Amino acid sequence: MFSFFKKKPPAATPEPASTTPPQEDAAPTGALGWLKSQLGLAPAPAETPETTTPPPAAPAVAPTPVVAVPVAAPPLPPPPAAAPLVPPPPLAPPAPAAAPVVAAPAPAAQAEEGGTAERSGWMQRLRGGLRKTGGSIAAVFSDARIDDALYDELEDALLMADTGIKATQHLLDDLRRRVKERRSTEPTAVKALLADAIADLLKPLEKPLVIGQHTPTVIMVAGVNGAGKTTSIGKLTKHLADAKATVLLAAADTFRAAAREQLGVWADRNLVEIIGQQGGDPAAVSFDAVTAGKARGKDVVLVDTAGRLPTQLHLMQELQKIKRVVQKADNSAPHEVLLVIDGNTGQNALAQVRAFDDALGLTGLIVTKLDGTAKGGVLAAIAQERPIPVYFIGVGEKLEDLETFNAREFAQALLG
Ligand SMILES: Nc1nc2c(ncn2[C@@H]2O[C@H](COP(=O)(O)OP(=O)(O)OP(=O)(O)O)[C@@H](O)[C@H]2O)c(=O)[nH]1
Ligand SMILES: [Mg+2]
Repeated sequence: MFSFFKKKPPAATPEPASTTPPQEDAAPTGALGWLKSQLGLAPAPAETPETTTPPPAAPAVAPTPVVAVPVAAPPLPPPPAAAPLVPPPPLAPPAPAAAPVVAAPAPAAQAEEGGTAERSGWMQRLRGGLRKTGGSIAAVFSDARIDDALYDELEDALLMADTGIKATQHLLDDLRRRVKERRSTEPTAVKALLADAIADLLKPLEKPLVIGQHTPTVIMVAGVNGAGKTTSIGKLTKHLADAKATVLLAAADTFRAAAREQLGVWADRNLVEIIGQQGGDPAAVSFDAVTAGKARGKDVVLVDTAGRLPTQLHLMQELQKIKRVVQKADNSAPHEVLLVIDGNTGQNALAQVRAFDDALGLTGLIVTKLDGTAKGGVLAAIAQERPIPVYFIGVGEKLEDLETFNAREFAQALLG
């Protein structure tokens, strides 16, 4: 279901790069020096941050209808085995250039039946990552009787899987209702009903990332240290570039040289441009990237930010500043604010979602490292308490290990 809707804007001349980053009034000291000095120099051109490649010629501006551009294998229908990135037929009929882009829901997953080799391989890794949870839930259904003891055991297993009290209670109530309705008595049938209940709970999280409604689509990526932000951006860049979307990377993690280099490796690998400024102000770098993205007609600008804990208030304020300054470069941006969460974080992931959402207004999540020792239930807790779409899940460090989230598949993987 990995669908992007990509739409070029109607014939419009890209705006030239702004030469003067805006005044940022919220934090007028220290790291803001770059912005302030540029204001002082106006109308002289702003200092150009380093880029790895020169700006290309002006982009084509012919209006193009909405086109679905998948960047990974959709669960149904099975994609060609060797070409997971080949666009399937558009999910929506071509729309007039001015029509709003609407994201269609993903098709129902039936990964178990007739999936491609890649898809089932990917499911295996997800299932392998969640095997502890799968094992303990499967053990509950090894009993022949459906009684209160089974529900008690199931409650324990769900809580152990990081599902949280509210989501666990919801699932148990929902399961009891389904069992009653169907008059199920077989443990396997009840387990299947639990899969249905989990899939229904997770369904609101299943939403494709949409690009093409804005040029560029500006995607800001945040999260705690080491969650997998840069790696996920790298994988996503590759997918986008393969799908012929033009991408510009913003190395807004300016504290560590290694962070800029790490993103630079992905930029080189994918032959995309990167804007960075060692030791510079992350908001200024982001501003420059969005301005350059507009001037160069890029489809997507991905802003990589430094890791931070939600308790580090000054660093959370810095993120808010990046968001505000990006908005000054393009008043409709950022179009997406993504939080990357490490799937092994357990219930703390929910706390991170709440804190980053309160600070930034999240539009989507990427859940990484579901190939390790993750329990996975936290997605149910997120769905119950802060249902923010999960655009992608990561099940490894390799390129192909980033996939779209599918509620049904995830529910099946969770139950082993
Ligand atoms: N197993 C596994 N490892 C992952 C996954 N995603 C990222 N990693 C690894 O996690 C580590 C941290 O990833 P980064 O992308 O550098 O994380 P980050 O959030 O950018 O880190 P900071 O910028 O330092 O905050 C790296 O070793 C990645 O290879 C995943 O889905 N599975
Ligand atoms: Mg990083």
